[in-house]
Amino acid sequence: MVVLANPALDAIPILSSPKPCACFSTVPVVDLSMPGAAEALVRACDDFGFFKIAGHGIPMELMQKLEAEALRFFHFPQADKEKTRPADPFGYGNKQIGPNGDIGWVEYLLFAVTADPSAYTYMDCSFRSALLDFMLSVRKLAREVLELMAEGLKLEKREFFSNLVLGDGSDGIFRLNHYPKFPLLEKFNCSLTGFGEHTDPQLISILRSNNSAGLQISLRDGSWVSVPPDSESFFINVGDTLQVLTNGRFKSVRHRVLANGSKPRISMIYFFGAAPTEKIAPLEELMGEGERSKYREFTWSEYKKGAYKTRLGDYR
Ligand code: GA4
Repeated sequence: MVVLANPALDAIPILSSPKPCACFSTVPVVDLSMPGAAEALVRACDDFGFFKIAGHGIPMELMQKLEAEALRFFHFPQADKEKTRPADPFGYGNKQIGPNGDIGWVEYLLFAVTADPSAYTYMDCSFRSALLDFMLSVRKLAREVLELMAEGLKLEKREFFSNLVLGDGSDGIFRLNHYPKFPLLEKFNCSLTGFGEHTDPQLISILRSNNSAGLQISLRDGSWVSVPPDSESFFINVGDTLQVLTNGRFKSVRHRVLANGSKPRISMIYFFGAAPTEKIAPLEELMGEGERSKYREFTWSEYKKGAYKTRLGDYR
């Protein structure tokens, strides 16, 4: 069993298990290989800020390879994991999330996405190769999704979103989360907070997990629903940046992870952020006649700096 290091376990909030009826069995599924994908994608962003991608063409072996490498790393003795670069913010972290006192039943690796060949050299060769292959495929997927989204929104420039977060100097972050097994929890029919509720500051996030439950999203009425895991698909979250660009039409989805301890959960998430100097403001093309901007303009660097000063669950 993996044992996570300090701070004390009793500081992690315990949540009661969600009722069985609170399962989000109707997660919108967008099949990229089907006609009408652009419209389906926009509808899902309007309704939930969240959807699942099927027909993405990314081979399962690629996902399984990174999952196996991640598990291999997370099963190293705690002292060895601690020797990896500490998460400030990039590197190995456990229980502590971000710099402002948030904690959860999770350990993770955070990477800044970079083209620098000497990056990630603190991880071994097979880990690095699995990581780079996976990230490359997810970037291609992001391009496809973002161009379909622009098409569905009838933006003049189909590449607007993809250029924003896939261009030179864009600020991508990649995260591997491990929610370890905790057999005792099951007996008490309760869950620990794995990753507390929050929204992602970036444009979109693309997530893949193993077949272990835990992810929940908040619906427009504020209720929480559990997302059935699906290791073959990718899940997409609308982030704060996309909420601003659409002047609040798409809502950045609040989500969290509950750890019920029955089975380890591994998730891999790519966060797509703009280049630091990029200006973020509602797109005029998307505003109706007489519609006023709900947000003042800021650069991605200003927003990110502000977001990183907040607690996880704060409204930003
Ligand atoms: C949420 C999305 C990404 O996981 C992340 C997180 C970051 C962190 O873990 O350091 C933050 C969180 C995230 C938003 C508010 C701040 C910063 C923890 C936190 C309390 C890597 C990101 O970019 O923002």
